Amino acid sequence: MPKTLITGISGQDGSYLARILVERGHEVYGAMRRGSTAKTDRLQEVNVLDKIQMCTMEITEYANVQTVLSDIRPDYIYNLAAQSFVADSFHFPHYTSDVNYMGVINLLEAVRLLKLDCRIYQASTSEMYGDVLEKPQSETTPFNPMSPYAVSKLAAHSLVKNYREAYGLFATSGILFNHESELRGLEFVTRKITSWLAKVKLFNHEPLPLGNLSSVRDWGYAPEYTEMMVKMLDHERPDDFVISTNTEYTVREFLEMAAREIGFDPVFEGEGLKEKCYDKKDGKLIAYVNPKYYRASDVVYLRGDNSKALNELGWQPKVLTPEIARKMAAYDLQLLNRK
Ligand code: NAP
Ligand code: F7E
Repeated sequence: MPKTLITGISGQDGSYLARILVERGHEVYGAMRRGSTAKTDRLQEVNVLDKIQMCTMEITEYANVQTVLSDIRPDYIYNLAAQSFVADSFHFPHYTSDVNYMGVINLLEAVRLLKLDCRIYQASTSEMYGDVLEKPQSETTPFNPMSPYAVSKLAAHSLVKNYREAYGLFATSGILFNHESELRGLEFVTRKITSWLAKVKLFNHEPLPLGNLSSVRDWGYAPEYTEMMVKMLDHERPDDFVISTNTEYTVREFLEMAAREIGFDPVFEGEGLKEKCYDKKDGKLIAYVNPKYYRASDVVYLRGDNSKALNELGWQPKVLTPEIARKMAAYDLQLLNRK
């Protein structure tokens, strides 16, 4: 039975990945940092909490990382732990770098020094393309990061490549474009939209404040993307792969799709800071632009060229953005109704 360690197990991707690996018969170890409250809701939601072994790991502490790895001696490591919220990285650049970059040094060094014979997956990101130098972006597009988050992830990405080449580690980076789901954190724009609009609909909650509505993303479905992580580590050689849908939608379009699913008939009025979204049926304001949610610098266009994954891994995204918006909106409505 292969032993697999997942860091960041309590996050969106950690839970879906754990479910896939448990189904495949892996002995799954979930690394989580301690907190004052339980962080196992998502693991419960995908029904794997009692099927995995939890261990405490603070990725910024080398000694702790080494101890965990030497106790488990995993065959596979999926490194999903990160300070993953781009907006926060402008406020916490040191911390973001400690977790997202120094944490990866800790993992790679521990694997090297313990001489572990294991395959490593690193969660790289489309944010590394930043102010994009090519459309769509592929594995050969130069990186041009625009946030402390992207800089830290690019440093980690480069280090993984370095350890692959210098020490022959089987270390693969998945350059994943945005992927969303019913388990997405509430601070990311898709889930913020679906969870908030459900409250506006059911509880007459105050309207939803948003930042840049014209920002374009290539949103895929997290359960599918975590399947691709497994495919990447099962591939014959370590490499970098873009995982994306090669489609594009604006935040405004996502808002419109989600609002329709929730039962609104959205119409937009005004531009820039004055832009507002109303329900045509009764003229009620449902969303508006608030500069508080603008970033110091924002990545305004991402669309991934997934041909390498298509050719080498047999990747074919099935769930595309409109269906994701419908699924997330329906889930949040149902969740609130249950409450
Ligand atoms: P997420 O929901 O924010 O989960 C992040 C995980 O990292 C959580 O389990 C968190 O634990 C853990 N973590 C944070 N700081 C830590 C620390 N100091 N030590 C140990 N664990 C720590 O993120 P996600 O959406 O699942 O994404 C998974 C990975 O893919 C991340 O590395 C992210 O940067 C990357 N990525 C995500 C996307 C996307 O669209 N979702 C796209 C590209 C790349 P707590 O529960 O304790 O906070
Ligand atoms: O923002 C705009 C915002 O926070 C998407 C992480 O998983 O994917 C994620 O990073 C866009 C940006 O995701 C609001 O300015 C407008 O242009 O949902 P987000 P992200 O920054 O793309 C990448 C691939 C990762 O690797 C990250 O870990 O939406 N936007 N208004 C807003 N964004 C938020 N959060 N909130 C707003 O009110």
